[in-house]
Amino acid sequence: MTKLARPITRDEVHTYNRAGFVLLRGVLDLQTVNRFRRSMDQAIASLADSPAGYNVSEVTRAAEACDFDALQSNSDGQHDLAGMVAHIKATEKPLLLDPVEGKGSFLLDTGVAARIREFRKLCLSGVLPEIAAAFLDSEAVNFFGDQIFVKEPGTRERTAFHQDSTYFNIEGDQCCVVWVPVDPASYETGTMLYVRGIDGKAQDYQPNTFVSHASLPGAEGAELPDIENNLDAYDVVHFDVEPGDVLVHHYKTIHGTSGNASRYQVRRAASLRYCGDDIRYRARPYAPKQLHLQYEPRDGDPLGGPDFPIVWQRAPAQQAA
Ligand SMILES: O=C(O)CCC(=O)C(=O)O
Repeated sequence: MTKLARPITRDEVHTYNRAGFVLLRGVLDLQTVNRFRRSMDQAIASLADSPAGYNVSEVTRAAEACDFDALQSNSDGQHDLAGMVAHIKATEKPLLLDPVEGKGSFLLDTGVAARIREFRKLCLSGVLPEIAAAFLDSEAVNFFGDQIFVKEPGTRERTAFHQDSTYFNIEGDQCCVVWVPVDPASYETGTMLYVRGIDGKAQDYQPNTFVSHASLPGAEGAELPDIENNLDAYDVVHFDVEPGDVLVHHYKTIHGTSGNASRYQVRRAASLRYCGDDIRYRARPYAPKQLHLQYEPRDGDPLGGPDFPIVWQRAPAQQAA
């Protein structure tokens, strides 16, 4: 069985609890990273088969050209794209595009674990659940879901600053997101950016449309300030990461990424979500549709079943007396 390349330290757990995010350097071995990379490439090669696969750059190009026919023909997935772009235009909020030369694409898929067997194995067993367990302080850990985010060289699209919690159909405190880059990532190529000084736990923020600050239609919560256009006014931190490094953030922490300005370096990352004991299901009608799920739980239900399996349990000797 694959093991962590090194143990997670108490300092790292302390940092996560204090800051809402932490960098774990060199925590995955080469074999795990290679398995992730291969299974993500498989997902991207079959993106057209995914009910939730998007070439986000094609969407933004269609939005710029006001090509509502193209958007309409791609509106049977997670989002009503034509309606969403009409909504963005009505808000007059601009698309968040970096001044990047090149024609790279931002590729996005949700629910990869439900359709790519190797990716599912990585999410459900081995070291990833163990990493989540180290930060959740829970008796058991459930897998909640995944996305993959690929930014090819020369990608203009940013991922707007946001808080994951209001995209997720859950409530509670014990949820963390494990971001696994399989390429070196820097500010230039779109590493994760975290915002210090906005306490996501104190306030729910409206989910946005990812390529714009416009919120998802019908979204609840406060409006997040325009961080992208006022970067100097915020305490935004980032880490240059290498394959083998992992970033973990609390699902209420504010974060985003830039485009990929590099000419040659692709930036592929998997985002895996895990929950602890206090999390309960709570449908958010405005949240993106989770088309891969087999069952719709009721509000207030604990997570479980085939969609949200238990992936880690505290060993009996460790259980609280
Ligand atoms: O990789 C990205 O561009 C964004 C990732 C993200 O927002 C997440 O993992 O929650």
